[in-house]
Amino acid sequence: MMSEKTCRLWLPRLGELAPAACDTPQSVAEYELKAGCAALGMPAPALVEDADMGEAYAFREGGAGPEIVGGPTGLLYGAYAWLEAAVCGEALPEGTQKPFYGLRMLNCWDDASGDIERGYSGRSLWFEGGRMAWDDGRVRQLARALASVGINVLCVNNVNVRDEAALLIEDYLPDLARLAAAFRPYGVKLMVSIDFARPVAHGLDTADPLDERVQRWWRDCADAVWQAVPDLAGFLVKADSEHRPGPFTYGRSHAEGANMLARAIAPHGGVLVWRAFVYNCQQDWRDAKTDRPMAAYETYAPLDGQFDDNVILQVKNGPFDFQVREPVSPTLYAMPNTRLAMEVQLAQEYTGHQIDLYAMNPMWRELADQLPPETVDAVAAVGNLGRDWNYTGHPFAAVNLFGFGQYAWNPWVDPERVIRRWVRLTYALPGGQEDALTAMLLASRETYERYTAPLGLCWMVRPGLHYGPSPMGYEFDSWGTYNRADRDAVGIDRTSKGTGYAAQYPEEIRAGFEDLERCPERLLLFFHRLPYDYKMPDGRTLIQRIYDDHFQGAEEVDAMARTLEGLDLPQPDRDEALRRMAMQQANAREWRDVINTFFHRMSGVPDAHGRKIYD
Ligand code: GCV
Repeated sequence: MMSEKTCRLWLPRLGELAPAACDTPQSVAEYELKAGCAALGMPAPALVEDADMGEAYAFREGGAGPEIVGGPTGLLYGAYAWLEAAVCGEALPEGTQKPFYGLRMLNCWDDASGDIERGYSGRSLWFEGGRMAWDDGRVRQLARALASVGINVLCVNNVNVRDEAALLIEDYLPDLARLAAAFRPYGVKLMVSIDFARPVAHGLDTADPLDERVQRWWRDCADAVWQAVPDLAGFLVKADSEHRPGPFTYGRSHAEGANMLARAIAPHGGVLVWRAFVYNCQQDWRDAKTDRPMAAYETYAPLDGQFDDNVILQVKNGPFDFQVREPVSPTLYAMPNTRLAMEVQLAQEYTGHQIDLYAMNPMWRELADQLPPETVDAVAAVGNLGRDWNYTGHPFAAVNLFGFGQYAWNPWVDPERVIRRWVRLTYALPGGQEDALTAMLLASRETYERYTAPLGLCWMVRPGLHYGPSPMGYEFDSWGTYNRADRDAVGIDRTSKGTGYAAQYPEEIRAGFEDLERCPERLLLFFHRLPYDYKMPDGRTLIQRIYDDHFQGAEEVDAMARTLEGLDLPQPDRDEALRRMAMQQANAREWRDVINTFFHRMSGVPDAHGRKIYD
């Protein structure tokens, strides 16, 4: 199962992987420091444990030289931070370092069959044919990568728990316990997704959360699960969403459903992560009153304050579904008395399938600027991992796994700094080349945005696949995903004169979105329906702006390809990156031509610069 190609993630320059005999965070920390410092030709600092510090650590000068002081996992994080600073040539930070978020979770959408829903890096690392099996070395290599950026919870299976034969969690308990043991020395706890209707599969005639037999069933289930994996982080639940079962079937609220499960796992210290991805996926496209982005707020905001303390409501960063550009979800502003997690997606479902470059830290930094990071208690990312030799399909997609950890540790971290760190840790490129790769990744999101759906319009992707353009693909479908382009105008009015979506935001934010002058340009068509001759602030018409962006985006990808060609990347990364870049160039051209042709046909307006638009 182990690939012959060298996977570098960002770690090999820190030294070799610790042997399996290192089975505590402290022993891994000691090994890593010794090996890493030897590789770098520098003396290793001493490790001083202070159990009260938990995940925190600090660097200090001791009597006999430099020391890292920290809690058990803090020492491990401190060791990685020390090595990272040494490789990157950065000064060691002063004072106590601790993560901003206590829960920094990765959600893997792995099915028991071994498929990964929205996975673009090969098959599951731990499921195959309905059973759990894995390559120990690869799993430890991954655990190390997660620890080195402070990710501390890994949910191992898909939130769509649809594999009837396979996801009886009790069948998996011995395997789950072994997998937990592989991750434990790296400070990573496992979590599992569960099926709300599971009791029915076990012979009960209901999964009603208020039924005592159901409550007892879940308590017994939790007892068995935690006996096998005493430090399991908790359960993750997708309920009443995209055909998953949930409390609505029994006329119960999501607070009643979540609290029932939370009470079953509370004695074991587990958290119940409840996803807030609820909307009507069987909408009639003729119904212009129902506006999908409003659904989560409508369901959850009235429940604020009703969830138990060990429930975390996990809300996607935007109100739709990981589109290229969305406003922050209004639900995140609306629940001050509920523990919230913000969910982002590393798997590039709508952002290029790990073929096209799309580095995400700039987006997360924007999120931190829009929503005070303390509004949420935790962050979760849908993983981009798989069994490919490099774990992430595109070798550069690892920047998002690395970057997520750094963002979860410090949501204000500078995106440029994160990307440069990843480049420097992963590849020893000469100065100019390091700058070029850093700049290319830093700009990759905006480039992708230019050649795909314009100005906050969503869902112009090929249905189902979600790669490549299809401006009308979701237009007459049931998913609530419309742009309503016609010959005169495009977009949906989500102001108080339209669907009223904007009113879900706090007043100041609402007013900004509703005001055409103040609405962020990149979200213009998310909030407003505008005619093609609408004058943009720089004097161009809306239609001209759409054309210009698409020509520019495709040209930027060609420039990226030239830059990439000139980089002395090691093999096999170089060939893989070039191969994928050729695919990105083709994709960008396709988007440019389809989108420009679509709007040209709709509007009849020619390009002011006479460039090629197909009829
Ligand atoms: C796991 C989108 C994706 C689904 C995913 C769902 C979710 O709809 O296309 O594949 O299912 O989001 O986040 O639950």
